[in-house]
Amino acid sequence: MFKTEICDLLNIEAPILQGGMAWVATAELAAAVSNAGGLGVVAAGNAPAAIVEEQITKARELTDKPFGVNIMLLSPFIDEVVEVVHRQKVSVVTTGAGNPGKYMAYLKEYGAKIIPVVPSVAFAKRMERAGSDAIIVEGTEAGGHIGELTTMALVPQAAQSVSIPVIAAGGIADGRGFLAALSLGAKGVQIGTRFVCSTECIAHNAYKEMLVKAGDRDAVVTARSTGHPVRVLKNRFVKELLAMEKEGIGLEELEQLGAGKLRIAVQDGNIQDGSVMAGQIAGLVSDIRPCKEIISTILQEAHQQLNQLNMLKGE
Ligand code: TUI
Repeated sequence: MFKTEICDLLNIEAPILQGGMAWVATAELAAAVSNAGGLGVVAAGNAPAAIVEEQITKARELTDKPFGVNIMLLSPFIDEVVEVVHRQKVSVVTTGAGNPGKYMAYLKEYGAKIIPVVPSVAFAKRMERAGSDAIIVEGTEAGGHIGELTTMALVPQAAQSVSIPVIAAGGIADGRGFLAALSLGAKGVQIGTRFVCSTECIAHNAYKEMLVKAGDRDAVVTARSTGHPVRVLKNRFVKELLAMEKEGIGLEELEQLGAGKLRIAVQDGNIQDGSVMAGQIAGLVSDIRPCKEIISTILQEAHQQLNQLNMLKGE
């Protein structure tokens, strides 16, 4: 059930990809998602190439299944990271926060499947022309660095504008969201926030608990004025930041204030002074469970939901 062309393309059981979340998406999380039948993804984030290589090696120790690496295009180490991914011949590469165009031919040399994350139809088309194997279209519901369109509006427009498979991201955490994404024309989903609250995720327990406690309006957007808006859970740091933004603080100063804040939240559990990136669906996440259970529950719920909808047909 729910086998799609994404399963064949990536050689996976369920068309569920894990988001490439900086600091959070380590080898442990990626391997757990891949072992559960989805596609785990190691996030390069802003890490130096040697760390990324270590994580790839570790993921290979923890799983025999395919996994991917997410390269974050704003990284100061981007060229070296791409070189490592090439040397290690990682089978799937997802990209975020920019245009991967200049790396596509190089990564295709060894047969990488390239799946850029994009925030618009125009970008989706450009990435199709550049030779992408699929695209992840990410709605503004997502956590971290975001675009402007909602998943509901973006997915069907992208799906009818490109012929490569579309994967929906942003605001998906259960079987209803998964099935809705397929209804909108997606052939798979990328899920971030729900996987943060997994037992295998190495994020500090305080980070996970903050997500579990979050309500529907707790994930807010900061740094809009920089042109790089970021969705995070509201805390002391975010309230101060938003107040300063209102007063017209400079871009450089704002970026300085954000530097290192994700790490202290994820690793040290400093959830008041750090940046607790999360999507709007955080309000739906109410427990911390193994990745295997998260994935099997999503598929089961989707199946049930499909039956429910079928029963409505006679009414
Ligand atoms: O990349 C993400 N999410 C991220 S990256 C990240 S690290 C970061 N932290 C602070 C500021 C900036 C980055 C945290 N979360 N998601 C995928 C995604 N990509 N969402 C939106 C985009 C995107 C945006 C603009 C992709 C391409 C793009 O193109 C700009 C251009 O024309 O080059």
